[in-house]
Amino acid sequence: VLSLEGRTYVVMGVANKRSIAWGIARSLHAAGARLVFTYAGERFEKEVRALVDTLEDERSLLLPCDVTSDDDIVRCFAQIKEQVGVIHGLAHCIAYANKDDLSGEYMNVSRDGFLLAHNISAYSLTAVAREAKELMTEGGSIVTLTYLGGERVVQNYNIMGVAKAALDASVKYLANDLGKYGIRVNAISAGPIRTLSAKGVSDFNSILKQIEERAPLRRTTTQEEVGDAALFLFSDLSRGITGEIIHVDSGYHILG
Ligand code: 0WD
Repeated sequence: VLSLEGRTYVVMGVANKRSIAWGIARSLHAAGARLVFTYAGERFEKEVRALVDTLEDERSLLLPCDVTSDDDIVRCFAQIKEQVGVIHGLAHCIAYANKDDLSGEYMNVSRDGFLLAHNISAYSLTAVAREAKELMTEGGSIVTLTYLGGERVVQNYNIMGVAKAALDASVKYLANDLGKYGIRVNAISAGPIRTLSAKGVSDFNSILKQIEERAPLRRTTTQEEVGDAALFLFSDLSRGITGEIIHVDSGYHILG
C-alpha cells in the first residue's frame, strides 16, 4: 500500500514485543523502511536485539540511548549520522514515572518525582528532536506518543498526565520551530494498551474495561492500529499535517 522504500527511521522505546514502539517498527518495516532502534540501556539490549533479529533485515541498526543523558543523545545521533547519514523520521515512544506517583492523589507527588517524569517523558522529545533535525536534511517527520490523561483527569494517571500535557505543548512549539526545515512534528494519543509501562498505572484493567464498554468502537486499541497511524504520519500522505494530536483510541476521547 504505502512504500517507505529508501527511507530510514529511528525508533526509540522498544522494550519488548508488547511495546507500542514495536507496533510502529513493524508497520514501518512492512512498508520497506530501514530502521534504527535505540534502547535505554544494557538491561534491555538482549531482548531488543532478539526482537530486531526477527525482522531479518540486515540494514537494521541497534544503539543504546538513555534520554536522561545529553551526552548519550549526542553520541547516539553522531553514530547514526556516521552509519546511515540521512534520516527521514523519528518515533519517540518513551515515558517514565515512579510507580508511587501513579496512584492515589496527584498532589502528593514529590519534587523529584515530578522532575523525573518530565525529564524522561517530556524533555526527551525536545532533546532528541534537536539532534534528529541535523540528520533530516531531506525533511522529516517526528511522531511521539501521548495519552488522554494529559488533556483531562484520568484516575491514577496523575504525574504522567501532567508530563503528557508538557509533551503535547512541546509538539506544538517544536512543530513551529522545525516546519521551516520541512520537518513535521505530531503526536498519537493512543488508547490504553497493556505494555510494561501500563503495568505501572494503578488499576489499569478497569481503564481497559471502560474503553470496551463505552468507546464508540467498543474495543480497545491495538499496537497495529497505532503502528499504521504512525505509518501515515511518516508518509507523504500526511504532508500537510503538523503540530497535531491524532487520537487512535476507538473514539473514546469524544465522550464526556
Ligand atoms: O496504554 C499505553 N500503553 C499507552 C502508552 C497509551 C498512550 C500512550 N502511551 C505512551 C507511553 O506513555 C510512552 O510514551 O506510549 C509510549 C510507549 O510506551 P509503551 O509502549 O506503553 O511502554 P514500554 O513498552 O514500557 O516502552 C517504554 C519505553 C521503554 O523502552 P526502552 O527499550 O527504551 O527501555 O520507554 C523507555 C523504556 O525503557 N524508557 C527510556 N528510554 C530511554 N531512556 C528511558 C530512558 N531514560 N526510560 C524509559
